[in-house]
Amino acid sequence: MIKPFEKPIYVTRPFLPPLEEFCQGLSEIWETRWLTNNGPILQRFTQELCNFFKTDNVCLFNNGTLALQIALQGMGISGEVITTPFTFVATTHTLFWNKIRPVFVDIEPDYYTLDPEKVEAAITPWTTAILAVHVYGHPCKLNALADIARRHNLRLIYDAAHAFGVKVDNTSIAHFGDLSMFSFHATKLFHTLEGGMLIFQEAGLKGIFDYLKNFGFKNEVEVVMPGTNAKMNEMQALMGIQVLKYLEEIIHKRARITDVYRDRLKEVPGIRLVPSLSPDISFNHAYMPIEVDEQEFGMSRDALYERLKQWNVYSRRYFYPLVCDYPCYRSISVNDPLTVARRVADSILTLPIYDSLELSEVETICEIIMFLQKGKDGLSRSTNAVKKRVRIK
Ligand code: T4K
Repeated sequence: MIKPFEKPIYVTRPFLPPLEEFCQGLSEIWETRWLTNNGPILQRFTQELCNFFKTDNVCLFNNGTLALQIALQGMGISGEVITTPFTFVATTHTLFWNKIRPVFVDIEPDYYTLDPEKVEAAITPWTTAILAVHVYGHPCKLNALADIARRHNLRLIYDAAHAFGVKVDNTSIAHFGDLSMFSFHATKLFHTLEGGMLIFQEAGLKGIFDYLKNFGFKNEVEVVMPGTNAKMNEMQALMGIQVLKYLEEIIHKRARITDVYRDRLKEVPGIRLVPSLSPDISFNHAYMPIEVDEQEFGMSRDALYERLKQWNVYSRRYFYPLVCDYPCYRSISVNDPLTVARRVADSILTLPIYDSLELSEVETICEIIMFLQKGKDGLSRSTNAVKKRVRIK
């Protein structure tokens, strides 16, 4: 008999270093009383990341959204940018804040990243860049996008918010394209409470990004551009230094969780798993997406999402609805029918995955899904019936 979890199982939980380690680090902050504005811990963290990524072109921010917004501004991106609607809404917001028109095109069906053919078809004289997302940490079609960008003289920018720790052919994903943005939000496998990072090819951009994140100050009396405030503070940097030490362990634990999910769910009718990634990709297991086929599974994605809550399992529908369907973007005309993106957004469910999730808990989540698939709970499987039931509770 499977029992509901006693405590809620969320889609993710942040990794936290041992409290004593963090407190030790805090004592340095207490001693120096340096809290923000390019403090010593931030400088140390930046250097560690430069070593980690083997580049000096690293710039840290207080979150990923502002990092990307500043990247677009600093690179002078304007006009139209071709992008994906299957992402967290922040990707598109960064275009909006730069007065850039997003041109949404479809994704490919295996890993849900931008479909290069659709990108090429959407290029107009106003296109200046491609903003692609390594969604769930899955690398985009790197060669195809680089080829299109080169032939059409476009900047290639990656929203790599989910992709910290991913490597392709032993090269960090950060080194593809002109620039990559990583989010260090608490919900990410590597985090700094909140935070973000840019890694870029052109060394000259560093100075511009540094100005833009610090009000445009060159020195006490000179402001060289109208910057904003997007600096990472010392507490964030401290968390980053401490979490970085555990990165391998975190990814290893997530890999084992993925294995259990894949093994248990692979033959469940109506559940589609992402195909195995090519062996040259070293993955970070950032998310655990499944697609739910309503006919075959016997229950819609939304019904499963609601039903899981009754077992205290809080999966998420990342990324539903599509960004272009949010009221603030509905007025933008979309020429691509977005056939794949629409199907995926309506069937995707991301299951709990985080380093402290026990393998036995993963087994139980899978058992619950199988139990629901077989209709053994004896409840109606229609979404409306489930919604009604949840409301009554
Ligand atoms: N581009 C992409 C592709 C992104 O996915 C994101 C962010 C960005 C850009 C922007 O980067 P940032 O500016 O955020 O650095 C979350 C995150 O807030 C967001 O960072 C993330 N993507 C997005 C995919 O997910 P929510 O609204 O779903 O998070 P929330 O608060 O519902 O948290 C999910 C679960 O995590 C909770 O149910 C419990 C757990 N949780 C959460 C927090 C914040 C904890 O256990 N502890 C916590 O402190 O957006």
